[in-house]
Amino acid sequence: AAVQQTVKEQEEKMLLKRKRETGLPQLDTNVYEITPYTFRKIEYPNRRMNLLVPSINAEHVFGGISTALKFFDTLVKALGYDARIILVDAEPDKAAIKKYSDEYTFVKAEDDSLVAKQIIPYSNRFNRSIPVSENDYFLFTGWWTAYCCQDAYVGFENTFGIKPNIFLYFIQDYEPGFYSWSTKYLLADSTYKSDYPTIAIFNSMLLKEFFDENHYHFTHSFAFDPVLNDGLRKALEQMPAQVDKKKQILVYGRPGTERNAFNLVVAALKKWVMMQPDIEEWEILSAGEMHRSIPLGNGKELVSVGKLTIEEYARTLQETYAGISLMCSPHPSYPPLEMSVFDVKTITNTYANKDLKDFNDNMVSLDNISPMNIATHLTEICKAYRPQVEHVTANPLYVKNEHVFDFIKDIKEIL
Ligand code: TRH
Repeated sequence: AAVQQTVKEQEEKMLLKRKRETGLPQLDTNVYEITPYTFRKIEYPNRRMNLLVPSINAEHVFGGISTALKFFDTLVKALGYDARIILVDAEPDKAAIKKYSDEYTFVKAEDDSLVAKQIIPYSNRFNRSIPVSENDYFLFTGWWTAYCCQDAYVGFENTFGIKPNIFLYFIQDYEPGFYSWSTKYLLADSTYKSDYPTIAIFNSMLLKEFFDENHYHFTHSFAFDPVLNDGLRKALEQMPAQVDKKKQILVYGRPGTERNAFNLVVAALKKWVMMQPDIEEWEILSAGEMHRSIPLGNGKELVSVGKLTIEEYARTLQETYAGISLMCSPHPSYPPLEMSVFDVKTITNTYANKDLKDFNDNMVSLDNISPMNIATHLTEICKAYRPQVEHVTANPLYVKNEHVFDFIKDIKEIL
């Protein structure tokens, strides 16, 4: 009778719980970025450097992934290690496979391949593992690639007793800042606090300084400053001493990337079109990501040209008189630097320790980034319009720096 009474009570409780929950939506508590990686043990004869990146498809290879790939290439050549690239977010498309096939063999996660240069697509990883040996080293860049690798090693160490070789973390931004205060903010932050020994490599001295000021600590740290990409450098070297400029504004327009503060740029332009005396003579372009034209008022619109090829981008920079490129982060980002060396009067923002005002004379770095302040500065800049401007003297180490990754020799000593 006592048992029957307990069963009855439990059933009643269940019924009550179901009744209360009826009508509530299903909760999705998954964080898709951290879908786990699984490592399986293999014997691999050589030391091998692994790069974890979201994708190698052209549409995803902007500043960040492109710099990581360049660094990886320089690193494996200097170390003389085998190389493996693991693609964690997007399957390689036909163009990417064609581009990389001369140098790399595309390998399935299931294969225990011993080929010296491999690429493994691993975005579809449900019930799939990748082979890892004691000779594998990992270089990661986005926080979620760091998180998954650190997490996978905990399981790998427990099952097979294999600790990771010192990690290389290629930090290209303060990534908790990509989110509001939230789960992802904390997950990103956790990757800077792993107990596993880690070499941090910062994209820009400013970013390293920001991490230092915020008391993050790594086993070893290195930093390098951005260098103009090869395509733009070739175009820059052809620039005349006097550069022809159209009455044209270029904005770095990426509505899908919050840190580039697209809506703020639009709000500033809406004010500016009302303030600029000869507004009918100006064109306003948005480059970076394709979007619909945006009416700004006063008969003007912001016209998107999408992501231009490097040649088109160089041409557009050269003919543009003024630009706006914002970056809500301690990293400078590439476009404001690029605009300024192509003689575009460039409005950008400060952030924490970042202030680009001394980069060159074309840079206008605003501490107060209100739309009205941007519009006021843009009006002043545009009132001083001349059809020809003198080509600025750029920092030579920004234009070309063959020694940018020279600290690799110190990394070699550590490894
Ligand atoms: O990869 P990105 O999104 O930038 C990243 C992040 O901003 C990250 O936070 C930062 O730390 C890391 O870079 C270093 O892209 P970014 O910096 O905005 O650079 C864009 C590049 O794209 C730039 O070098 C030039 C190129 N570009 C084109 O090829 N065509 C275009 O039309 C434009 C506007 C840019």
